[in-house]
Amino acid sequence: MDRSTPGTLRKDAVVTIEAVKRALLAQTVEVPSWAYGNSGTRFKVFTTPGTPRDPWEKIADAAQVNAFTGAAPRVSLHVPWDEVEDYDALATHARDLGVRIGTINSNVFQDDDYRLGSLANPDPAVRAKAVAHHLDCLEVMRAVGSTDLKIWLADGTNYPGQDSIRARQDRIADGLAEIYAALRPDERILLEYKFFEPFFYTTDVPDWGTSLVHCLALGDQAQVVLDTGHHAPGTNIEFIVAQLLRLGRLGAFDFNSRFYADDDLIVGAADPFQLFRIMHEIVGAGALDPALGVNFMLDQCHNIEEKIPGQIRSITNVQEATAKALLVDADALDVAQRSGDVLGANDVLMDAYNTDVRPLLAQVRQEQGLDPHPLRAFAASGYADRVAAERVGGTQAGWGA
Ligand code: PSV
Ligand code: MN
Ligand code: MN
Repeated sequence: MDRSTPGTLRKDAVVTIEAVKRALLAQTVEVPSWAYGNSGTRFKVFTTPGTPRDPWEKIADAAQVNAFTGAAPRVSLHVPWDEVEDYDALATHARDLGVRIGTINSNVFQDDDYRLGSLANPDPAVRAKAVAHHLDCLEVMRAVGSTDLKIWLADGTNYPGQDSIRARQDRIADGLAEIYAALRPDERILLEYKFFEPFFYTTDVPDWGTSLVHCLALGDQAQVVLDTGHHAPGTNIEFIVAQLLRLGRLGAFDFNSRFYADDDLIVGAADPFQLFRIMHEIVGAGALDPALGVNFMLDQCHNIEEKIPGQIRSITNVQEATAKALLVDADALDVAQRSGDVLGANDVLMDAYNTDVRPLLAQVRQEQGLDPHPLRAFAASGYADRVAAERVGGTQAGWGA
């Protein structure tokens, strides 16, 4: 890009705009089914008219996000929240609406049996139940035509001495190995980590290092999921991204924003600069290319905001961060880094970050035949009023059902 006039896009820039546009056109983000249900905090869950009542309606809402952004062609399911009798029919329903079912998320945290954990539970019968659930999830995955099983273990302890830290690691390793052994060659386990909650003393998969250790022991078909909300304040997340990319073990993101803990807010809302720094590592490693296997997913639970617009905003935030990362003048950065030009190198990055990429993204959308302003277009579509009128009776889905 032209460094003499920061924040502008020039046709003769070193980074060609056509290449940037091509990369943006190809980028996709997976949306979570659970974003469309009612959510909230332990203090209050606010409901809204038109909230989906089942996985079919959740997928219909997800399809709206894709219709207006052109960038969200996959929906993750959470099992058993999204349990249906006929998964084949659910997959067809998704396809009819222009999307497909993506990652299958297991759930071993909402059953009374899991009070002391799932794969790490001291009781072998509970561990066997947790393994069996994952094997069931593999069947769901195959029925809907997906290849990724995402595992987040809520396992941990609340008090020193409550259980053996080492024994719990061994049990998790054994359980994961059983699940891994059931994978077909084109399938993956994606192992997510989270530093605390629901337990507060130890968490059994608290960090990327622990997730990576388990993945390395399992084999090439096991990779780490990085949820941007699952770190202590001040953690350098782009460092983790760079390290996992080096090792070929970054399987996916769960994108969201945190101010305090696992806030599950719109990605890029709290710290758009962090999102840019993450995407800079992705672009630098060539990991926008789907061949590298990084799945860009959202993991959000909208609390008071409207859900479909909330998802759209996340997608456009990811696109803006990606566009800025693509605009980084890699050659100029390389020269500055090699010559030890500390501030020059930082300048190159900041020039890209400070560029207003919204006109470029509007252009990309127009060239796709989309409205340049997805949020406005969705609001004007009347979809929200229509489903509010149609979805009468029944029980609205909530986070967890
Ligand atoms: C746990 O906090 C988590 O990030 C996992 O990805 C779960 O599947 C998801 O949230 C549920 O909202
Ligand atoms: Mn997550
Ligand atoms: Mn989370």
